[in-house]
Amino acid sequence: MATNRTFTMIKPDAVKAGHTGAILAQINKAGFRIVALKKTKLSKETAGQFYAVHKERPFYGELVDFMSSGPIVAAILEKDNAVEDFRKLIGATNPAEAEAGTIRALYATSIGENAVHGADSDENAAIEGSFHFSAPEML
Ligand code: 3AN
Repeated sequence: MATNRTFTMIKPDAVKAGHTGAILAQINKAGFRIVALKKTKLSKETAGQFYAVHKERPFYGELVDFMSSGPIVAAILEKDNAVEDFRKLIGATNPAEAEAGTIRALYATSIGENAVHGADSDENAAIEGSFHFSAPEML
């Protein structure tokens, strides 16, 4: 059964462009409650650990460099069917293919610099949330 939490990061491109407030407002408007929230900067090492599942993919180095290039905003979000509904809200990985009105269609500039991350399963949402937040921070 689907759990009701997902994990997201607003990526360095969107934070740098000043879209954090608009993206959080869109997330709230779509019915998600913010369980945990933090602005932070990943080191290359931490970004590498976070994206370790993509280690063998050709864009891994580029992804780690980008995700450690500036501040990000990490959050745990709550809603019924959170993982699937959030993936719908953010749109396709490639912003050129993202449906109009989705966060990536509005704010992403390329497949690499695509404004937001959204966990792809309940299991990964829990792992990724715990990577960034301790239990007393998940309220
Ligand atoms: P999603 O984030 O939509 O689940 P994944 O899991 O395929 O997409 O990829 C993880 C991240 O890797 C993406 N958010 C994107 O930043 C980056 N990425 C994916 N494909 C490419 C690519 N072809 N070139 C550069 N970066 C990519």
